[in-house]
Amino acid sequence: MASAIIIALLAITHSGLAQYTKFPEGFTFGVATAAHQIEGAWNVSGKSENVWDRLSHTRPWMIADGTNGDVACDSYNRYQEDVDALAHIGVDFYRFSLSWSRILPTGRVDFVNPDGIRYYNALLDALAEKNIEPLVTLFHWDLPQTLQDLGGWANPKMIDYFRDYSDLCFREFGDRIKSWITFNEPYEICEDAYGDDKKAPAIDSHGVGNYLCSDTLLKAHAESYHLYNETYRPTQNGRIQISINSIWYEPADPENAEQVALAEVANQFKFGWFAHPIFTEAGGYPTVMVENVALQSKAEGLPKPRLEQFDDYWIKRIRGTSDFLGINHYTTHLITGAGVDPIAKSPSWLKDIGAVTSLKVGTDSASEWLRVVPTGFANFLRWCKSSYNDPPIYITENGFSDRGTLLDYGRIKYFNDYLSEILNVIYDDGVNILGYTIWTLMDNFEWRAGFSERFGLYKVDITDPSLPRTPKLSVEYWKQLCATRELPQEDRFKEPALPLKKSEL
Ligand code: GBH
Repeated sequence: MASAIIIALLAITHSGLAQYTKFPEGFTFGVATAAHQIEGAWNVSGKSENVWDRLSHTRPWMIADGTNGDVACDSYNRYQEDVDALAHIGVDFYRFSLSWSRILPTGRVDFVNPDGIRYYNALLDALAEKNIEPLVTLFHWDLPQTLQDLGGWANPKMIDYFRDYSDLCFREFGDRIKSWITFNEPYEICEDAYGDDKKAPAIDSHGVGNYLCSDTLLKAHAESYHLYNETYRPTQNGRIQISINSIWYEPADPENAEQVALAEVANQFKFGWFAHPIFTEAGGYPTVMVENVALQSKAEGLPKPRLEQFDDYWIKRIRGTSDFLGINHYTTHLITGAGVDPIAKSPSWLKDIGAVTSLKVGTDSASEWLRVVPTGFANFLRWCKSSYNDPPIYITENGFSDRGTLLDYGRIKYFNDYLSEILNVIYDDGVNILGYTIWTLMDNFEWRAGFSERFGLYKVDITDPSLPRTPKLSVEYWKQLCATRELPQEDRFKEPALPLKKSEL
């Protein structure tokens, strides 16, 4: 009797009582990858060195397992297998990125590498063959080393280089690409790579380089948008957007007014840093951010703030330059109080926020930073609707890491619970979400984590030279979801409860 009740309770808590299961008409699904994480072929067919090649070759100890992207999943040679896998799952679109140093080995348009163009044409043809729409990212972190040698995103000249590179891509591929993303996760580019050493080129100019980068990057984004809008949109009829990552901050104690206020400040610093200039009526960096950095800079004895507001010309030029709000979202962290976060360098973006953060929320994954908090996702999406005037939204990344098990129940539960929150906010709050993108097709080079954290639907055995791809259980889950446009309810997708002990039978 007692055991029957326990089983019934388990069944209820396990199913999570999904309120809505069906996606609205027209909602689309896709899978994402990024060039450096999957292509390999790092120095063949004319490709030049990028900042991740440089970091992983010269400072291999900075990659958790000492691996690199030299071969990765070898998608440069095995793209047809990737496309077949996408077709097997049944997704509507494939989000991938272009490798700048493969297309333009000098970083500039003085030499266009024919093999680079040929590779992406072949991939686009293979996708068209299977009726899979391309969603293409121009920049997913793999800057040509030649441009980094000139200062990379801290150099304002990058505005021209990025515009020229996008111009070439629109011209060469724009007849077949109807959806573009300029930058993947500007926060990660500026803060992790220039304000810290978490990403290549690991400049770690905390509190300074990160803000130089955002200045350049937002202007480069705007110039690329205007170029597309004026020169290519009239004939190519596509859309162009930016994808911003959010770690969503919530107060540890929702009743604590100070924490509530600080969480808002932290969200302005994190997501607002790049979303506010583009998606608000006022434009420019969030006021609280400009004010906080000005105060800190003054205390540091600086004659000018480390972050300066854009002038009127650039405020207007940047405002409104995205057809959709692209959101990459994985996780939520907590704000526990005011002050300097113990892990903050000085000066730094984190110190400028003036709040203490904590990871003690939700359940864990294989990535320390990735906590599973579906309700945080819902709160974040509602916040986007109210903060940015109800924008049309595409979720351009969402996913979960483990160590590579084929029975990836944890991943399936993550997808199911996060998707369920998407349905809640669509139907209950009217958040305008039009599509969803899985991160990622297959286990791949997870940046500084190497292959030690795995996000893929397919397992890739990197110890076998033929790099076999094996579907995990999550492939079955997604195959069914894409076919029915409903959250699968079957028990086979749920982790079996622990076997009952003899005494409980
Ligand atoms: C995305 O970034 C990327 O777009 C994608 O390329 C990547 O593979 C995927 O997520 C999974 O990570 O451990 O302290 O150094 C998501 C944003 C960037 C947030 C890395 C956490 C690591 C912080 N993430 N960051 S730390």
